[in-house]
Amino acid sequence: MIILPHLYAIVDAACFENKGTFLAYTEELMAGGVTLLQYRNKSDNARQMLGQARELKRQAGPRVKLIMNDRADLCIAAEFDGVHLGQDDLSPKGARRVIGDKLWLGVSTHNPDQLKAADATSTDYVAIGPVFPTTSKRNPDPAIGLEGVRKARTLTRKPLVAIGGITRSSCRSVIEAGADSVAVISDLLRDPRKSAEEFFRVLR
Ligand code: TZP
Ligand code: MG
Repeated sequence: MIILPHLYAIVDAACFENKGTFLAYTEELMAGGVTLLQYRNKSDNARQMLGQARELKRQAGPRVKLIMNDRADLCIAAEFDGVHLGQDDLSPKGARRVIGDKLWLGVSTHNPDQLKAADATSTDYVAIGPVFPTTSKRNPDPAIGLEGVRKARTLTRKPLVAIGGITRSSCRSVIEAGADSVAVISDLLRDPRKSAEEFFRVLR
């Protein structure tokens, strides 16, 4: 069983104007103690994604786990540590054919049925959300609230990641509801080093 840090930082390429601002941001996150980082890019093509992902890989020290969103092929090409699948991406079985048994595999779920289905696969962790309303995702499913996190906790023994609208103010309640880790985009964007440090302080 893998062990997740309390904070799972997601870096969405759409939030950055260029390579420089992107890499400055990820550097600050790592300086703030981030050890699990997902690269998310819904707008660039595969070649651009791989280029950016390889820069990130070059930057990250050996203590940082890098997770590729959506794309098992790019996870391998960029020598990342795992891939995170949505409901419309490859199935966990299909992704395992690409990444093998050793790399980390995570799956996003949005309701109890999806969670139960993911629990029955070889995925290393399951994500649930959005917990709270979010502006970082297009067409998000309905927010499940802390009640949804509590329910999810009863349905799987796999490490549980909660995502969606989680902030430094709300993260503690999310962990107390049963999540092992909180995945965050927005509430890290301003002053990433300090924000990450604050997440870890609150969740210690
Ligand atoms: N999946 C469910 S909510 C979400 C994703 C990718 C976005 C999370 O971003 P934020 O800004 O922390 O709400
Ligand atoms: Mg996806």
